[in-house]
Amino acid sequence: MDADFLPFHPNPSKPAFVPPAGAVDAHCHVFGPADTFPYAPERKYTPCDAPKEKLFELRDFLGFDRNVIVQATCHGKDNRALVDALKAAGDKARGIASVGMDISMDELKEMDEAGVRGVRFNFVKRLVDSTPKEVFLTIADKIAQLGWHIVVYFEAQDLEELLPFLKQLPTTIVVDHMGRPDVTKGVDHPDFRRFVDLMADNTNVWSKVSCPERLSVEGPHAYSDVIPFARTLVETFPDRVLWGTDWPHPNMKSHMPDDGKLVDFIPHIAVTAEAQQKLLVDNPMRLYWG
Ligand code: 0GY
Repeated sequence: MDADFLPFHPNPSKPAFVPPAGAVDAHCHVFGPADTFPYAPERKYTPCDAPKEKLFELRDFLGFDRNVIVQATCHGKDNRALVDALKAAGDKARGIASVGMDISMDELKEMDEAGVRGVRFNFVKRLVDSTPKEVFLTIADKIAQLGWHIVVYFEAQDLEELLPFLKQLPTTIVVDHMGRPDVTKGVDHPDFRRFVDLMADNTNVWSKVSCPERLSVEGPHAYSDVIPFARTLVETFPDRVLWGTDWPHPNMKSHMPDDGKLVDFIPHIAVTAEAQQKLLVDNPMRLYWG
């Protein structure tokens, strides 16, 4: 792994918050192990191995029932570690893959059998080289035929430029980590209002209200500067929000979050039992197991 890569927390605390029965961690990854599933040559970072067994152990420890495993950029378009984890999890996991425009319908159908339900389009410049929009549109047309959806990852300052492209996508769109707002600017800043407007105007757009540890400038474990952003989305769009740990938290530099503390963040952003049930069970079950 890279010298500055922080490994995942070795012994997270048991959360005080008990998730509702059937809860889904809708954003997490598996990395390697590299001797079985090598990292992609084009990767921008080399992580520590974070194998499926560790993920499933964490799922059970935190009180969750299911995972949505998202292909991370360190594995490029080689989805073997993802598919291996999905097959091992049985019905307890679904996946989001990364594919190229030359992927065949047969290959997509094989991934569908394993539990893949979408693809990820990544626009974060430190993670990937840029991909022409036409390539993404070709992939979108193919995966739409299977009823899959598209997960997009971008930074808040890039949303304005991406808007016309997002409006062309023919499927449900799930935005990672609330579109990565700069939380020092506040919820009323035009950047976050643009994201709220995107969701208000386009009922096919969902958001993961995840990654307070990445967005917070306040520092480890309280993450209270992120609460207003996540609460705004949970309260305005209760049926289109998802939550995930982001385990094993690649590229965290400031600190490594305690996954138990991340679970304890949930009742601060979804304050009623009804909102928690939608966020953790009803919404992910409808999108990934429906
Ligand atoms: C995340 C965030 C990051 C990394 C990736 O695919 C990835 O490599 O998603 C990041 O560095 O912000 O969602 O895991």
